[in-house]
Amino acid sequence: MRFLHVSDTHLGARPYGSRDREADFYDVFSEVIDLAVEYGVSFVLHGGDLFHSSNPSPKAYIEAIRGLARLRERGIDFIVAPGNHELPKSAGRGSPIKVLEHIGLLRSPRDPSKPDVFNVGDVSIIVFSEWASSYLFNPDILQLYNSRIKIALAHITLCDILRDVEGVPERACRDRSYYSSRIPSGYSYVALGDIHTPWELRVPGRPPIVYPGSTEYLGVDEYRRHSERYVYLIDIESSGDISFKRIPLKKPRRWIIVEDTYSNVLNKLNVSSISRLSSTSDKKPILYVKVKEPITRDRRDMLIKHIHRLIDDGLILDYRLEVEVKVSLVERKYTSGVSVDDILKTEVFGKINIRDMDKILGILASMVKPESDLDNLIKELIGLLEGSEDTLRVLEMALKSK
Ligand SMILES: [Mn+2]
Repeated sequence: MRFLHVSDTHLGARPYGSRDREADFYDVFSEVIDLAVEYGVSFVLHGGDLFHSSNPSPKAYIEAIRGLARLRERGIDFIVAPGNHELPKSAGRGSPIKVLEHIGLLRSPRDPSKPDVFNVGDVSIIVFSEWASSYLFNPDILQLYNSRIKIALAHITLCDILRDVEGVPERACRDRSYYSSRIPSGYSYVALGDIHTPWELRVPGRPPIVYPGSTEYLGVDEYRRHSERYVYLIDIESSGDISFKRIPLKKPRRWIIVEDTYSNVLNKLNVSSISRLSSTSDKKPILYVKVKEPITRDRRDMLIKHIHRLIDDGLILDYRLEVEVKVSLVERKYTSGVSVDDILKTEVFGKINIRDMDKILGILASMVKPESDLDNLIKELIGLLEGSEDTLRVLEMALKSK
């Protein structure tokens, strides 16, 4: 038996309001459906964030229905672990996943706050939506099902993988107890969604844990972390052994990244080198430019004019421009008489009362000084915060209320 594992298709996303970019997500979704048909899979597992929003546009529905109907015609099941993007934002509103389930195009947990199971032949697929993701670590769930092959499908961020993939400190993880090593070993394959960077974890004697990643890049950072996108094709042998491989997607739109000083950026953006980079893919790439020094308004205008010529010549679809600016909050002290301390105290944290507030404010204020030793200051701040769960909770509440 063979199945496809895909995730984070974000149908309906429209980065920077671009219609072309919205169409990119539909285009890749259609490629995923083509692959499911081409490889003759029995079912498709979707790790969540099928839609970008819990209230998608009619267009996003149409594109989802168009693809899923092609699978249904061929008797290919589509099973989803709903993600944070598509789960209802207020109680009782329903979700787009339920709409599609209602018309028989997919299957998802009956109650998204609990795990649910779907059987295909002798394979049990145990599904955990984002709301039920903590159950993934519960070994008792596995005892409920006696089928030979058990596969987990969940929308969840595992902290250790987030750390390894995106360099995000574990303490910034939504739930610090979500670790890959805590997943019970009774599964044959753990199909995940939520982290957009493709990642597979293979530890001997433990089930493979796989994030196929997003199918299209929501922004330049996703491209920078990994400049390929995939679906996974999994084969279950009659012996129960599992093998899998990733299949690169052809449709995601590529980026050209240029980060340099002003004059080097201008050099690199010459027509011949951009057209060479552009010709390597069917779709016109998006240009990301970062000028790593402050520049005058005239230079900025000149750069934009030059980039627009590349668009007019049909070499790129669009661009994002960032210019490094050196702003020192500390300077404001001398110009306006307001210190960083004052801003933090009054505008950020207001009157909340927490332990070590003065120390925390002191560290935050030193961080914005141009000559600050950021690494050490961050370590110091983390040390302070880690010492007090209460402080963290109060800070979190204060920031949320802003
Ligand atoms: Mn997502």
